Amino acid sequence: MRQMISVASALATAMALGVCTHPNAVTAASAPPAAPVKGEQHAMTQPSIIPWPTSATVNVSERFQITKSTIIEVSPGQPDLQRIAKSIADLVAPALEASLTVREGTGAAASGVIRLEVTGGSPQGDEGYQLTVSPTGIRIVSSTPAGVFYGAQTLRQLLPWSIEYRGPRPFDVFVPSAQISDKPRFGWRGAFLDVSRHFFSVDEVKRYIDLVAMYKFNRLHLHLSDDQGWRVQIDSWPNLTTHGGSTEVKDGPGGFYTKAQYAELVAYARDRFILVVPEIDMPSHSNAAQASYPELNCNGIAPPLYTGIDVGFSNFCVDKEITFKFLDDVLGELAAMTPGPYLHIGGDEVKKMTPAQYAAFMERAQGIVAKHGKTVIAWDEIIHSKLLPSTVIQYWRPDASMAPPPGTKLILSPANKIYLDMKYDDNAVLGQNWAGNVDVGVPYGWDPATHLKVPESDIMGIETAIWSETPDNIRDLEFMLFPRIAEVAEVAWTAQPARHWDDFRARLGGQARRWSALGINAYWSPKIDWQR
Ligand code: NGO
Repeated sequence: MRQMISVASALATAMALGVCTHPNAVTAASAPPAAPVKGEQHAMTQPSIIPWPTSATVNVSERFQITKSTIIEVSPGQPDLQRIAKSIADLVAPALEASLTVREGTGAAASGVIRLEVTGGSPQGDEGYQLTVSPTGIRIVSSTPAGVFYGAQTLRQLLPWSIEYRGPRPFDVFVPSAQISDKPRFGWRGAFLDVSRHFFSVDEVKRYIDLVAMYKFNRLHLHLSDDQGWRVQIDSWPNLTTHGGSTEVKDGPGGFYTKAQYAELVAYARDRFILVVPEIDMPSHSNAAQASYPELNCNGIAPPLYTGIDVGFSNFCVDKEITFKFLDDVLGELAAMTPGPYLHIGGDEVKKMTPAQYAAFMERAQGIVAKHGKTVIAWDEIIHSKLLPSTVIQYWRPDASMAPPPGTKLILSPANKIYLDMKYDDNAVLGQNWAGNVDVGVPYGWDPATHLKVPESDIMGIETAIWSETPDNIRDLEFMLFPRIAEVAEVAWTAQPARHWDDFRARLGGQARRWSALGINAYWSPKIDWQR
């Protein structure tokens, strides 16, 4: 109750001042029009920034106008900043019917400048930033280019929603005055995509990357192998893709990424400050590989390809040396193609091995990853084997209560909270519900610190997941993602005491036109007052 009163009084004060502070105040100004109109002035009238920053004051009665002559100035010698500058220029280009000039500079210019700056020793830490909008210009400062990128994502949400239309619809672009200082709660803000059960093309994965990058996610975990399909080229075992990549759930054609395509995805993600974490699931979830090579089976016989959605029936043969030669080859090639420090080796849902066989397998697999210079991540079942000190455990089971050894680094993905392949409600057509429905509001209501009895410093962060037994194209993925991805973004980024459902709910409603302009196939949950 005290919380509600303080929210209400902060709101009343802010409205009286025409100033929006957190909790996010909605000004009395009228809503933006339904579509941008030539010559019309567009300014954001309701700040609906997600995830909410550490501290933010937005004053919609004062504003900066971005015009054709606005210059984007970046710190010298920073190619990443040039790229961020270009993305801002591209965003406003249709509205301005002009491409803004990007140039290097030292910040001496007086006004009419959007300045992107990397300086040493920012108090916000590595991914933090400061964003200032005044009537004379815009400035984003961070100690890293990643921080500037996150500042640019916040700036994007201060721009009018109509900026997201790509067509030639000229209008004047205004940004409200703002003072924002921000940094994330967690360094691991993961988005997981299963490309095995259904395959998603390079363009679909790029769209997925674009959508999560807007909300400051910084990890893309790709589930590249499972019973239903092997999805990445491995030169030393070519049948994995030619045979093992030819199926998916039901009767779809499957597919796989060539090494060049994988590199393209890694670079695309990197340009948006997202690290790719590849997963080869083992010792179970391995039917596609076993179907491709008889020698990986204990009986020497390749099983047929599989297009159902059962789990736990397959596993590599722990008693054969060829299994570990296979892993060494596969993980070696994958390590060489992956610039990031992590390889995920699955380890989940093994039903046909003894505990001793499982432990022996996972121990050797960890050693192989380490030999190739990478850090292991595995699903929480790995806790039943001996861990390397560096191994990271990803908790996914709602009931996985077994505590990790003290100091073990953790990623939290509880299925009943942040698996976005779970149905919204009983009426949903897409999704599964083995972990219960995950309706709008469920991810937001979760505090990662309460999940296990471990210090928060052991939690690297959280990772939301979309498994693809039911979604089979990007429209389906968008439907599962939006609006819940915005909830997860705020759980991952915003400090717990600054999170309030009613406040978030209002800001979420304020994202609707932006999503529509971006062509996102969102689920317009009746729980939210969408401003459409
Ligand atoms: C589980 C299982 C996956 C399923 C998914 C569906 C993990 C780590 N293993 O999560 O094979 O696809 O649930 O929600």
